[in-house]
Parts: sequence; structure tokens; C-alpha cells
Amino acid sequence: MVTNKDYGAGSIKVLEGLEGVRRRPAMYIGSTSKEGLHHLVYELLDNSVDEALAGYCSKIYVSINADGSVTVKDNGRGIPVDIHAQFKIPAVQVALTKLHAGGKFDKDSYAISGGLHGVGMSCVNALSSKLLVEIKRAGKVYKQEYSRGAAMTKLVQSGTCGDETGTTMTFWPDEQIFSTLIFDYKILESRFREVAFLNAGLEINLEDKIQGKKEKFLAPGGLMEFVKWINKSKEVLHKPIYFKKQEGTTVVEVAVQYNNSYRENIFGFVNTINTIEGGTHVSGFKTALTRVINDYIKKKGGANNKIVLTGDDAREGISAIVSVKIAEPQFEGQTKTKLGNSEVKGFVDSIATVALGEFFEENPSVIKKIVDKAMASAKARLAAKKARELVRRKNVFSLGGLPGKLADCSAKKKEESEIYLVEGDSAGGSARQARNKEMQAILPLKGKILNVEKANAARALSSEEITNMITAIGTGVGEQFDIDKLRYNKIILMADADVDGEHITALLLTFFFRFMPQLIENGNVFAAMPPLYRVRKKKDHYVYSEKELKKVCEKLNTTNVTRFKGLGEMSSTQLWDTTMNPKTRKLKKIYIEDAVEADQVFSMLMGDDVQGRKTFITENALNANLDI
Ligand code: 0RA
Repeated sequence: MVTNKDYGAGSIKVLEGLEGVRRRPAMYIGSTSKEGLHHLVYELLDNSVDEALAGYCSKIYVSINADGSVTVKDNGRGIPVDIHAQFKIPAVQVALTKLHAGGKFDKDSYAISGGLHGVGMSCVNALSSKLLVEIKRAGKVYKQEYSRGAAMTKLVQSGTCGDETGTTMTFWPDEQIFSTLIFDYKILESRFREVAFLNAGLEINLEDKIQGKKEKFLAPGGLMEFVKWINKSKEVLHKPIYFKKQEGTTVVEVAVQYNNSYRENIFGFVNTINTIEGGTHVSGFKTALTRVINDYIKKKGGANNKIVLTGDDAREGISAIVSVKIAEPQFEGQTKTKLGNSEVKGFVDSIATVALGEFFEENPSVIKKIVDKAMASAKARLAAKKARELVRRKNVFSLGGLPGKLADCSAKKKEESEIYLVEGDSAGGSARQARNKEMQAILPLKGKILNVEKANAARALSSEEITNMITAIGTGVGEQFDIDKLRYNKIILMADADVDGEHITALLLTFFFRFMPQLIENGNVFAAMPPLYRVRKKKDHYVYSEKELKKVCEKLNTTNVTRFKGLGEMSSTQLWDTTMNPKTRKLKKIYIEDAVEADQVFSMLMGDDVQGRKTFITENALNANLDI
């Protein structure tokens, strides 16, 4: 690489803006752990995708290199290299050293760009110990090297390239910033697949040169292929419904395909960013869908034409993608992944109303299947409601509506309180004795709860264990869900540390994922980690994994080991010391790394696709600890 010792005066000045990024990296990329590390790749990918959205790039290549760096290469126009009028340095250097300059040199060059992730390539530069950029433009190749945001060389021309154009960046994440420097193929893979689905025809290649793996993501059918992929382990009711409409710089694109399951799966995207918390685009679509289906029933429902479906009824078994591209997205919510732009709701609603109406007019067999399914859901819901009312009348003496089996805590503030959902009455009894009464509530559950993946909402909501949980937690489910009514700040799943216990935890997680995903997103759901062994040497040492056991035994030089068979076998003191005392216990926080991926895993593991499940289990047997 060319170096130039005098080169620096100009770059130090521009670095000032990037110092803030190095001082508070989490503010710009979310975190400095695994998530933030991968964010660097998305940031560069987004720039190339923007170039594709502008119509100038068709292929992107990303590689995880043997030396720990990552390369993102595209065949776009190449970042401009001419001298910037204001800063008197090449435009590419402005993009890499000026915060927010990003790919958006001027607002008109791209109508649409990342938005949430749009902190720009300068952040990647600031957080890399080294970054190389290579640009092919107007027949020439240009190169420049940076370190921690500062240019180490001038931009130099280093050869010719015929009519080839494009941008290549290779970066080495800074070990001074990140707690991990290892890129995870699987994380990049699911994001890239998503981006390829969301940008029909864009080719994204991923290669891991360390593990020798590669994959091409290319979906000429775009969202239509996306919704089919989401449904791949489900039995579908019809071919995907698809529509797209553009007005000015706003694009709305939707794909819908119902399957025979009972779950609702609507994924919202804004400028290709997954809006996990939904927002105005998703609610506009939902409103239109419910209205169109109810209108159809009113007109053509025959004997059933008086039944009014709820939104939950209309969405039973739906898989859908609602993708919008807008110029100035406003994000809200806990994780800044909820679209706030109010104009988008009406826009999506009116487009979807017309498009769905037309589609159903032309495809009567499809709407009939959807209406039959929604109607079955409504009838089951009404029957369950009647049954519940009967039970409620019988139980007029139950106090305050809380489940009789709940041992509630006395703290009135939810910030301080937590609830343990405990497998089995005997473990429930120990937990009840062990607990801190003021802040810890205990709800014992009878063995294995219903697998909600295989039950419709009405059946799930008539299961006693499930209604007990819902009542104790307080928020309600589905459309009624209200986070402000949450009665406990932490919901802790506590099951034995064995296969049965893991199954129970999986069933509970399925319930939370399908009925109260907001609690997972909000970070309220945890799994307790009871110890596997006790090693006794002078005092008791509790051990949580096989690996740890070996270490502890070697260190203490003893084989005085007791294996815990289950929670019910521990004394209440042991249970408190190991699993419940906030000062000493270990909790796993449950989070959703990738909503689309998580849906696949749940429908695979808990649904009807036996072959898919077998394949999944064989492929994942080594990482038996389910990370979702
Ligand atoms: C602004 C203008 C032009 C290209 C780009 C940005 C650009 C940025 C990135 C970032 C990664 N890959 C990229 N490719 C292109 C070109 C304007 C012109 O040629 O007239």
C-alpha cells in the first residue's frame, strides 16, 4: 500500500466526528458484541443494496476472510472519487470519514435508503482497525487505506479496469471495540436471504473462507418466493397473493399465503429492515384484510352473513410480508423497529383494500378457503367464550380473578416483581417455600402444557394451564395484548435440567413466541438455570454444565459429585441458593435474533412437518442448546 507521511493534517480534522462513534459505538451500531459486529457487514451491504435500488448494481459478493476480515464487493457505479468542493478531498474519503455522509451524497441520488441502519460506512471505518477501499470507475482502479477512521494513505490510482465498475471494501473490526471478532456464517446467511427476497433479482453471494462454505441468494420472484419459503414446512391453502404499488417515492409491496396452521405470521419491512415491532405499514394491511374479508362475508356469507370476524380470526394461518420503501422512515418503540409514519397506514390500507378485493373477485375459490378457515376460528372462539363464561359463573368466589394456584408476591410495583413458571406441583411447592415472598410469585404448571403450535387459538385459550399463565401475567394476548398491564417484570421459566425439562421449556417458549412475542422482544422472558451437579469439598459448589464439572473436579481434586435429578429433589435452601436468589442465580434471557428464522424453527420443531423436524434435529444435534 502507498503511504504518505505528510498525509494527516486533513484527515485528523474529519476524524473528529468519528471520535464520537468510537467513544459510544453502541449508540451507532446497537452493541459491541456479536450483534454490533455483524451490523458492520449489514451497513456495507446496505450501501450496495442502495446502489442496486437505484438501478446500477446487480451483484454483491461478501466473504469472511481467513485473516478475520470481511469483504463486501459490488458491481455498482463505484463511489465517486472526484474532489469534494467543500472538503477538498475525494468524495469517497468524505463518505468514509464524515459521519452521516454515507452513500447519500445528495438526497436526490437515492430516493430510498436504509434509514435505521443508515449510519453509513464512516461508522464501519471508525470501528475498524484497518479498512481498504477499492473503486473501479471510468476505466481506472483507485485504492485507499484507513485505520480507526483516519486515512493512512491518499486515494491513489493503481491500474485500469476496462469498462468494469464497482466498489470493494475490506475491513478488520477493531479489537479495541468489539468483545468478539468472529463472524457467524449463519447470522449473515439469514439476513442475506432476507435481503435477496426483498430485492427481487438482486444476487448476493456469501462465502466463508474459514469454513469453506458458500451460498448464492437470488430470488427473481421476490416476496412471492419469500412467503413460500416461510411456508415451506406448512401445508398451504393457495398460491401466493401478490401486489405492488408505487406512488411518488413510496413503494408498497405485499405477498400473502395462508397455510393450514393456526398461527399468524406477518413480517413487516421498511427499506428492507425487519420491523419486529410492526407499525403503521403492518396495521394498515391488517385493517384492510379484516375489512375485505368481513365485507365478503356480509355479501356472500349466506347463513353466516351475520358473523363478524375479529382481526385474529381473519389472520388465523396467515403468512404475509408487508414491505414498504419510503423516503423518510420514522422509527419508534423499544428497539426502534416500529414504523411510526402515520401517512403510511392509510396508504397501505387503501392499496391493500383495492388489491385484495380485486384478487378475491377473480379468485373465488381462494377467498372461500380463507373465509372457511376464519369462520371456523370465529366459531371456536365464540364457543370457547361461552364455555369460559359458564366456568366463570361457577367460580364467582375466586378472588380478584387470579388463578387459585398462583402464589403471588406482595410487591405492588411490577418493576420489582417476577414470576416463576414452575414445572410440576412438587417443584412448585419447593419454589414456594424457597422464594422471596415480596418479589417472587410462583405459578406451578401441570407437567407438559399444550403444544400451541398444533392447536387453534380457541383450544389453546381453553387450556387451564395456559389461561392461568395469561391471567397471572396480566397483559392478555393477540389484539388485546397490552404491555402496560404486565404484572411482573421478569417471567422466568423453571424446569428440570433434563430432556423432559427442555421439552417443557420448548413448549412454554412456543406459547410465548406465538401468543405474547412482545414480551420476548421487550426482554421480559427468561429461563432459569438449575444446576446439574453438586460438588462437595468443605462447602457445596453448584455446577451447571458437563464441561464445568470436569474443571471443578480437577480444581478441587474430588469426585464427591451428586447429580440432581430434578428441581423437586432439591431442598428449598438449595433451590434458593442455586436457582432463585437474584444475587447468585443464572438466568438465560430469551431473545429473537431473527424473527423469520425463529418462526421456521418453531414450526419445524413443534408443528406437523416430521421429515423437516428430523432433518433439523440431525443438522443441529451438536448445538442442542436452542438459541433463538
Ligand atoms: C453516490 C453516487 C454514486 C455512487 C454511489 C454513491 C455509490 C455508493 C456506494 C457504496 C457502496 N457501493 C456503492 N456504489 C455506489 C455515483 C454517481 C454517478 O456515477 O453519477
